[in-house]
Amino acid sequence: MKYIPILLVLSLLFLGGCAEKTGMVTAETIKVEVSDAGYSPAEVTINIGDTISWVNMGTNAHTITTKDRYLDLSAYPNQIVTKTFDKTGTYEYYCKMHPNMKGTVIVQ
Ligand SMILES: [Cu+2]
Repeated sequence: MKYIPILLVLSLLFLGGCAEKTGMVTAETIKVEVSDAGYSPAEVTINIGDTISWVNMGTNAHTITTKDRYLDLSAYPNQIVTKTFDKTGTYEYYCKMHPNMKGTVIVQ
């Protein structure tokens, strides 16, 4: 009977260890600044499950648009738009109103 408390402590330690491990794979949110000059950083590499948060710091409205319209987000000045990526791939996007603005998200 006197071993039961020890087993309890050991199993709690074990559970604690597991919680730490799952904490390491927590999805992240990565910020991309949108200005009237473009996206910064223009290219980001993220892991599957991560979210990009585009923050429009410019004075014009901008979009985050891919040719196939997988992405087609509009951000007004001071607005934040987000997308969580659940598939690997390279996503090249641009602004519909300013097609010279280009960015890339690589999901690995
Ligand atoms: Cu734009």
